[in-house]
Amino acid sequence: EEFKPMAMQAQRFLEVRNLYHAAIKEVSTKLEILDDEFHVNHDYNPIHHMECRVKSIKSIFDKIIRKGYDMEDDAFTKIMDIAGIRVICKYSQDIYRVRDMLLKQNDIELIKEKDYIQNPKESGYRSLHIVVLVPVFLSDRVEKVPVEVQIRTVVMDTWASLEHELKYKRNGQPLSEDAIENLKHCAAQMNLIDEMMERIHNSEKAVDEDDK
Ligand code: 0O2
Repeated sequence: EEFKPMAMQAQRFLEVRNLYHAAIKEVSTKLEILDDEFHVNHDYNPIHHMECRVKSIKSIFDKIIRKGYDMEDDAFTKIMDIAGIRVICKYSQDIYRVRDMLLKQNDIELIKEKDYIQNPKESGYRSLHIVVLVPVFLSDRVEKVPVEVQIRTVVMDTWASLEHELKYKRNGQPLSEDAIENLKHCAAQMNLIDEMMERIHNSEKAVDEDDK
C-alpha cells in the first residue's frame, strides 16, 4: 500500500517521457521527409545530420534551479527543451530553408524563436533555436508537446561542441578570461569560413554525369 503513490509517480514519469520521445519521432520524421524530398527535387540534401535527445532528469532539475522556477508551480511545463533535436546543415542558407519548410506545416505551431545567427551570444555561440508544439495522438487524447529544434551549420556545431566540452570539463568553474576571448575570436574566424564556403558553394554549379 505505502508504495502505491511512488508506483503511480513512476508510471506518470514513464508516460511523460514516452510523450517527449513520440514528439521527437514526429518532428525528426518530418525533417527527414523534407530532406528526402529536397534531394529528389534538387539533387541536394540541406541536412547534414541530426541528433535527438530527451533531457535527463538531472539536467531538467539543474535548469529548474538555475532559472529559479518554483517546484510547486508545475516547473516542468516551463522547460521547453526537454525534447530536443539538433539539425546540422551544410550552409547557413540551409538553416532558414529547413526552418521555413518545417514551419509551413499546419500541424506545427511555432511558440518561440531565438536567432543567435543574426544576434550571436556574448560567448560567440551561433545557432537558430525554435520551439514548436507538435500534436501527439494517443489512444484516448491528443497532447501538444514542445520540441526545441536547434539548427546550425557543421562549422557552428564544431565550435559549440568544443566550447561546451571545455566548459563541461571545468566542473562548474568558469573558463579563464583568455580562453573566453580566444573562443570569441575562433567563433568570428569560423563565421568568416562559413560565409566563404557558402559563397564557393553558390558559385560552383553541380555538374551532371551527362554534362561532363
Ligand atoms: P544542453 O545540455 O545543451 O541541453 P530559455 O529557455 O530560452 O529561457 P535557455 O534554454 O537557457 O533559456 O536559452 P538558450 O540560451 O536560448 O538555449 C540554451 C541552449 O542553447 C543550451 O542548452 C545549449 O545547447 C545552447 N547554448 C546556448 N548558449 C551556448 C553557448 O554559449 N555555448 C554552447 N556550446 N551552447 C550554448 P542547455 O540547456 O544549456 O544545455
